[in-house]
Amino acid sequence: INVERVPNFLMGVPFNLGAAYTGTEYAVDYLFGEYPELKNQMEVISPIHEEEDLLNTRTKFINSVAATTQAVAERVREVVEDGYRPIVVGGDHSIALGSISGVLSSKRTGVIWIDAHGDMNTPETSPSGNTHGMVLSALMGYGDSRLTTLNEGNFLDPKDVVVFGARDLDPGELKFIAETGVNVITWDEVSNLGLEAALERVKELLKVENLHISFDLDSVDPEEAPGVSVPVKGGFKREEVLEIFSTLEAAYEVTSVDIVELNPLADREGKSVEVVKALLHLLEG
Ligand code: 4U7
Ligand code: MN
Ligand code: MN
Ligand code: MN
Repeated sequence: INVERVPNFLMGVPFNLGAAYTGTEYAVDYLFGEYPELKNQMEVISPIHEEEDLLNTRTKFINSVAATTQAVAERVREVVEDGYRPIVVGGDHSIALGSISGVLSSKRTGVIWIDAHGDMNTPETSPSGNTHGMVLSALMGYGDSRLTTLNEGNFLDPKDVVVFGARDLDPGELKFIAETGVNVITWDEVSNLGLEAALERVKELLKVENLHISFDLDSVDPEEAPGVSVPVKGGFKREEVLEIFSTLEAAYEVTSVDIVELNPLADREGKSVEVVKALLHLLEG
């Protein structure tokens, strides 16, 4: 715990086109409104809007997603090379394609994907055509080439990934999991094992030094954090989320983090933004 860690570098990405729902594009302004001191501490990466084929319902807004995540990847790579730990706050989960690609260009990293969903659809299996549900598969090299070429071949090894807390996996994702062997600990499994034992299991599965935490706020119970675009019944309690983060910080070099899917339009009583604040505070150490 008294080991020196590199300083955090906070980045905000006010993006929503990976989701085709409105709301997450206001996440960064919302955060600044609630916590004005963050304004001087967070760099904002502006989304890039490209021309789109609006009849393409398999991969909605993919040109903008590819361009924006590319910009995120480049900035994250620089930030890592300059000796900082990127903490990327968004914005829909497509931005993780940028953050993780950026990290992978300079080092091997494990990924824990904390999410109600699997985000392992492909354009063929996606029920929605929304690319925020295709990010993790794209990082492993599967899906539309406009997304997979971002990694320049530095694909994530399924063995280096744990999906943690999923409670809404689509049929195509279950098939993908069976075929690739990506590690999944569902929310039901966490509930049965108990959180502590489930986190022990993560440590057994992920034999890596560096860890990227990709945290989707919809992993939290919507009763405790309703401010997300795709809520699913059940999920972690706020205290459990903090326990997950502190356990991971103690067990790994957590060298990069995403905190995504904050949707101000659904955030009744400001509960989700408080979770973000608590996590940023915890990561400050
Ligand atoms: B998120 C979904 F079908 N699986 O692909 C899909 F349920 O980043 C949801 O985890 C994806 O919020 C949610 O559209 C993406 C759907
Ligand atoms: Mn997600
Ligand atoms: Mn999700
Ligand atoms: Mn689903």
